[in-house]
Amino acid sequence: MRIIIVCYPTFGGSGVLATELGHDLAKRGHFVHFIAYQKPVRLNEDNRTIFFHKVNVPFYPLFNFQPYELALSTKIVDVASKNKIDLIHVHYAIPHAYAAYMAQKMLKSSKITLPIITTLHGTDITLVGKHPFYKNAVKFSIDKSNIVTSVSKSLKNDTHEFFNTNKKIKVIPNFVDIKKFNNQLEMCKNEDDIKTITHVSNFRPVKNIRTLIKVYSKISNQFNCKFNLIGEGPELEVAKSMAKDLKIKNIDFMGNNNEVEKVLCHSDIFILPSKTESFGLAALEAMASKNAVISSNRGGLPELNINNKTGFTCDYNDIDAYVEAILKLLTSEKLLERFKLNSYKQAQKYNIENIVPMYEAEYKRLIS
Ligand code: GMT
Repeated sequence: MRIIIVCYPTFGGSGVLATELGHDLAKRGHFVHFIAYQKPVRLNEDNRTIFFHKVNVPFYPLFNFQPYELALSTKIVDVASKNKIDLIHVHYAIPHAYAAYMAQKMLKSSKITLPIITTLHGTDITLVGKHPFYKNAVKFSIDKSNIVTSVSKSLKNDTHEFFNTNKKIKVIPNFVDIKKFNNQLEMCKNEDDIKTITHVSNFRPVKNIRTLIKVYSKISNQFNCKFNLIGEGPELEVAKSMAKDLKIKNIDFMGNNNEVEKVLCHSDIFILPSKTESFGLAALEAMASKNAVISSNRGGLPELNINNKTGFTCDYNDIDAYVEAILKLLTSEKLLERFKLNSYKQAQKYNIENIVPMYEAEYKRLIS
């Protein structure tokens, strides 16, 4: 098949997932055309099976906001008509599903059919999408997509509830390439004995970074361990200054990193105290790296992180509960090892080999 993938190119999970999906589809014999405003961070284009098309948005001083959707739908029309595209798969509804619908209509007038599959990822529904300023347009583009998938049951339910729609939504969870994490684990030399706790995110308020730092502070007063924080975003500077004020020892703000597996393989516990989280791809990557997970119990997190098995789930703002859960693991080598192994087994269920065929099946349905 010839497939267009539209995604965000940044370090966010939806862009990472879309990129890894495209790579795997190409291995399976498909031709994949990525469209984004810059090259996705993990994309390896080869110009044989994987192509990248940049959306250019020219600056015009009259506009306070440059019309990205217009440029995107124009690019979709252009790529679809020149490459005999079979279908378009958009990741993150805003504004991708909307732009795809416009492109579909434009192509129809040239007698080209372009079915749309939209994958809902999280805040496109739970935060931004349901905002009154966007809601009608998001609902419209979900309803008009030919197939809609969501990355968790929780996100599917939220979509039905927030948008009052009975659109059929297929749950296709996120995935990891277990092989990649295994290879890394094999190469990973344990440099020191100190236990390590890791957090990976885009440091947006929804990630509850201030709570995370308070938890680290309490832990660091009671246990000698190391904290790694990967990622960048609006809460990063606040987090750094809190860590300084609270005199937290052994804390490393590592910035963005394209190879998180190289850090995660040294880590024992992953923490994700999000206010809302549709899935938690970062947690899944940590589980594939044999990390126990301490997370909030919001959104799709309990579907992935099984309480008292792969880790613990806590109320998102309950600092004492997080601290207690982490200390339980840090002070019992046996429990920590059991949870780490359970995590790894859980991650295997989300192996790329099991999940990508689910998307392929939807594609076949779409073009049949
Ligand atoms: O909205 C975001 O936080 C960004 C979005 C993204 O583009 O990465 O993250 C969402 O999609 C990921 C991939 O499906 C999920 O793993 C994240 O849980 C989800 N984020 C939230 O729900 C907050």
